[in-house]
Amino acid sequence: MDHLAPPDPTASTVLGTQEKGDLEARLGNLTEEKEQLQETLKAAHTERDQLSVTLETTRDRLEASYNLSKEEVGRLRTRYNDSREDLKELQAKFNRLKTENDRSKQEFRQLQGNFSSLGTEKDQLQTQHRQLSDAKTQLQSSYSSLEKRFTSLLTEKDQLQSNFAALNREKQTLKSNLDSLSKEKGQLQSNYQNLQTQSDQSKRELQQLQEIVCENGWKKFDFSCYYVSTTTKSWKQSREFCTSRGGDLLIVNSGEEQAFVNTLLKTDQNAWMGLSDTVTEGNWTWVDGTRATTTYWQPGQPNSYGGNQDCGELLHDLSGAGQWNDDACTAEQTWVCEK
Ligand SMILES: [Ca+2]
Ligand SMILES: [Ca+2]
Ligand SMILES: [Ca+2]
Repeated sequence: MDHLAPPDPTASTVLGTQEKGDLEARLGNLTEEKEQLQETLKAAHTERDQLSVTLETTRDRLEASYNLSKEEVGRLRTRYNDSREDLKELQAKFNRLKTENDRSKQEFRQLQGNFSSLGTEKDQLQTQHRQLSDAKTQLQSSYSSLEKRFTSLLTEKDQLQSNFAALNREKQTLKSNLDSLSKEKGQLQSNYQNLQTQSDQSKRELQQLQEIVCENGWKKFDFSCYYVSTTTKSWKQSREFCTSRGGDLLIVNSGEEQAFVNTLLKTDQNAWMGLSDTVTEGNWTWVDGTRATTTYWQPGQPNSYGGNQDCGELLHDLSGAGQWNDDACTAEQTWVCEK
């Protein structure tokens, strides 16, 4: 603003009109300059306001940033502390690992020692392995011969099994035979006992027989005494005679008895015996009530001749054992008693 200082009064007369023009020009310039400055000032104000706003915004941002940083510092501090803890822990781990490492080294040395002794052991084992190999070869040879022996034994076993089965079958047959024989033996024993009983019975009977003594005029055979009449009677009367003597009309029990009685009769003699079919025609029954099963009928007899022949008689036979005939019960003729 130095150039706006008031002009020197001595110089104004010198300058004149030109100077006035210059001054006016300068004033114009200055006015213009002033206006420009005013504009500039206005712009500066605007700029200042803008800057103020910007400054405020920036300050706020910085404050916010500061706060954030502060929080971050806090977090970092925490992390730092954590890291320190971690470090301590790591140190401890390192120490442990070191101890372990030392121990491992010691173990390694021990293992080295073991390894060398294992080498020795390995040599021994190799020696043993060679010996075992030799033994194995021998065993293989033995195994081969044993296998052959086993095969032959298997064959032998099959043969033995087959023999055993055959023997078993034979045994079963023998057992079955033995059972049959046992049964037979039992049967024989039973038969023997029966025979023994019969023998005893026979002995007793023989004794009785020897003791039997027949009365005068009676003939002895087996266990009986026989009487042949000299007179004649009807069948009924003949029977009454016999029962009154303690016997009955003859019953023929066997061929021997029939033959014996035949010898008691004379030639062509016929005599009553204790046989009749009075109750039922054709149903010949002995006086003891039994049916006549073995008979000695003459051929053509019994014929119930004339429808009235119900009593049996003996017919003497010279050459044989005698025969039978049916006759009328009322006919009178000799008879044979038995007691
Ligand atoms: Ca008799
Ligand atoms: Ca008759
Ligand atoms: Ca007749």
